[in-house]
Amino acid sequence: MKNITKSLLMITAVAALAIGGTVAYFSDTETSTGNTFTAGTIDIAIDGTNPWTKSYTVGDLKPGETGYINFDISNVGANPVNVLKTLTSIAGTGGAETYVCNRVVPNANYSASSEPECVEENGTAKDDVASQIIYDLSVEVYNSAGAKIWWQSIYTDADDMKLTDVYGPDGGNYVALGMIPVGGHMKVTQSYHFSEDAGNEYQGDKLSFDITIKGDQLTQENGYAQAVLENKTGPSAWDVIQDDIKGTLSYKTNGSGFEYSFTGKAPLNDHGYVLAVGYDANTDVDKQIGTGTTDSSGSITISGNVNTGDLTNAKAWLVPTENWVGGTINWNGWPASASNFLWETGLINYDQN
Ligand SMILES: [Ca+2]
Ligand SMILES: [Ca+2]
Ligand SMILES: [Ca+2]
Ligand SMILES: [Ca+2]
Repeated sequence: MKNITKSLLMITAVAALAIGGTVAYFSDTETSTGNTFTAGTIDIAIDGTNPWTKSYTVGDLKPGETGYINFDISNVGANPVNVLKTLTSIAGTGGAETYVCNRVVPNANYSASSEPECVEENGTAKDDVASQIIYDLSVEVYNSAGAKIWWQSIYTDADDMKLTDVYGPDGGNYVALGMIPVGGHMKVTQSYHFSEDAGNEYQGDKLSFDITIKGDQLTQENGYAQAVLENKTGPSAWDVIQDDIKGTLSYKTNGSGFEYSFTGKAPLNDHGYVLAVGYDANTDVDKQIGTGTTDSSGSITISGNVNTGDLTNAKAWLVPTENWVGGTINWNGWPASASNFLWETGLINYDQN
């Protein structure tokens, strides 16, 4: 009882002090009003349609022939976009089937497109026509003024990639096409070659698929944008070489310095490299942002935070040290030396505050 009374007295005393503690100081207050946060927009249109509803038909191809599905992707949003493409719902069917196979193959109780198809299939339908289509893909990027600023070949005939190699047996694998600046557009050229090796079992067969184009903001989950650097065949095809030699540049799209890390596998082992970026897609990279040396298997990691100034529609290259002399590109050994570099597969943007 005694203790409780004491506590109450103390609380009363403290409260009295707080109430009585008003003291004058000089002060000044500034207020900024009318501040806003506005979310940006990401939006693409294809062949001038938004949403994209067009369907494409490539018909009556014979082995060795090529069909084309080309379109143009516009960036109609307020931010640069990284564009990716996939095919889904890839399905092969027998096509129009009016020839009754048991006329030529006893007990083949189904119809096919032709008598030779029945004979070749010999009682078991084989309609996986996606496995017989060799796929080429290249892109050209134009800025908002309509100038062609960048292009690349992702798959050519020489790569001999089947549709199913590129997008997976059932589709769904995404292929990165590159970056489209605000107000710019990308021409996508695709050819579908019916393999010369396709036999009679594919007569009249039909392939159907859905095409999905995705436009992503540059900055992803962890606050970093990513750009893949690849070895390429060099002039003039500049075809991406589909092997394990490549690297990923992760970078912050804005900041007080260009904050990045690069990791990958370069063409030359136990070799010095310079990581460099360039302001303008029409000129060579002109800013060294880091250096490193590959190990005996070509692996290399470089990171840093450097003052580059703004980078608009810029490239990033991994350059062998002998091709970087006096702080600039030196074309020693060109064009053979092209195979020693890693090259951009999309442009990058960075705002320095
Ligand atoms: Ca859209
Ligand atoms: Ca057929
Ligand atoms: Ca067939
Ligand atoms: Ca590669």
